[in-house]
Amino acid sequence: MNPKFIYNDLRSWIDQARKLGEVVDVEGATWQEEIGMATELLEHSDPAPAAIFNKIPGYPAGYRVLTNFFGGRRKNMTLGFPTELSRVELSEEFLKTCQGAEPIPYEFVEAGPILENIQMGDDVNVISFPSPQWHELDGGRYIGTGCFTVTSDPDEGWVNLGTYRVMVHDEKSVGCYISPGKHGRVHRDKYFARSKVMPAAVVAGGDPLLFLLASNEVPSGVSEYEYAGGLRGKPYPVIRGKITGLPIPAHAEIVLEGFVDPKRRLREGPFGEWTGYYGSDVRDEPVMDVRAIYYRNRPIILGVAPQRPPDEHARFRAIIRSGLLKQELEKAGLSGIKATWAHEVGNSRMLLAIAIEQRYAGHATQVGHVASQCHVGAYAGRYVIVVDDDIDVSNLEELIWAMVSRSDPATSIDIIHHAWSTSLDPRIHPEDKRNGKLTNSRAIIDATRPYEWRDRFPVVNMPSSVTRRRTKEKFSYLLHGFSRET
Ligand SMILES: Cc1cc2nc3c(=O)[nH]c(=O)nc-3n(C[C@H](O)[C@H](O)[C@H](O)COP(=O)(O)O)c2cc1C
Ligand SMILES: [Mn+2]
Repeated sequence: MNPKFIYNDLRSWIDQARKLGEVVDVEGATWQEEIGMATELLEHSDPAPAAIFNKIPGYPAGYRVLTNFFGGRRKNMTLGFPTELSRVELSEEFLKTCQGAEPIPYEFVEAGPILENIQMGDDVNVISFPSPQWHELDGGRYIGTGCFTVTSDPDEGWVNLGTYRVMVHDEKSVGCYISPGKHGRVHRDKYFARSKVMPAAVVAGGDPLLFLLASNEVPSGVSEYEYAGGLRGKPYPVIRGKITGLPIPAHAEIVLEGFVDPKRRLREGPFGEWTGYYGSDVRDEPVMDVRAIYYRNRPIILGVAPQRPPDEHARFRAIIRSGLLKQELEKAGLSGIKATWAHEVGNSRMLLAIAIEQRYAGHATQVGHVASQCHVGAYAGRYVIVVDDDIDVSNLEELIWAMVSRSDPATSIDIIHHAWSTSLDPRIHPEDKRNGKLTNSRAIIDATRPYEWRDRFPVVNMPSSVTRRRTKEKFSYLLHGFSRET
């Protein structure tokens, strides 16, 4: 199936989502509390609409915040597919699209709607945009959630887009929290090691496709602009930032441009994070001095505030990361990988499931260990479960049934120590976090039928597919009016 992207920026995306009947307009909600309240409600429901908050008290009419973009049938539209595909089909089709796309270099253009308004020098005022306080205990307002930061590698020159949260400190300063190992952090560490400021541009609202790529693991050295260009089949149009020269999307909504200073840090956090906790608490983190702000008329902040999973965040990550995980396992040379699912309940990181057709003794162990340590699976992981391919790994109940019935706790679980984690991890002791000990452990659970006696493993007491079909024909009327909506 060939993808068809029928939008090229946030505004054309909104037009398409409206055609699907999946956008509601909300007027008068406050940035202090009410936008966050409504967003939490919506993001916890897959069929719920996207919301556009307008007439936010204290701000000009037209200054808007859009939340819950990735839900309902618009998930498929966003990834370029017909609205009927299930989440698993969508994940598979999106993976094929990524595999078939050749990166295309971005293209500098002279003009674009992002240049409609510019604040420079004394005029720069981050507070002129209605950044919400998303969760009750957040340490401040976050302009950057559905955002990404553009940086470039000082040695190699390639341009990265990464979603890293951005807290508002004052009119001209925002916080720049980036976990170790992330591409933007690698760039920043290189500048800081030379006592140099890092040029950066924060895109606080824009093309949902670019956001999705910026918040997932595109390989190091490949620009997310080039990936997006490859998916759409044309170069991504960017303007040259007036302060840093960095490429900025010509159709973005709001962009902050400036420098991250190695000498300047301010208290950042706490923030309601994707694990479902305020895990990283408050720390001194680098600050970006904002030298210019570009924005469209009637600008829109894209808000993607993490909630306790499963939530909107988990929805898009599971669809994208499950496919990427399958790809990485196959690239590692493993065979018999039938299906993967990076579960929503662990926000696509903390619970990975892989179904295999067992081909040799040790196969399941190999798959589980690679899944836990490949690039897509390694960061902030916890549990990996490997099952046989009669199990639908995307179905949490079926997966856990396989685990409880086919694994033996004493012999089926391998533990890996000292693995890549983050200060967001709620299970790392606060003292360890303070001392920079940011690793955790992994459990690899082999829930396949033991290879050596798999033929003698008790048979599952479900009807055969033939019997199931006959049952459906004859007795499905018994469930009419009683079955759960799926
Ligand atoms: C809403 C949202 C907020 C995020 N915030 C952060 C963050 O503050 N710091 C961080 O290191 N990663 C954060 N991430 C995860 C990164 O976006 C993700 O790991 C991505 O792959 C980073 O891009 P990179 O691979 O180019 O470094 C966030 C993701 C989302 C969706
Ligand atoms: Mn990247």
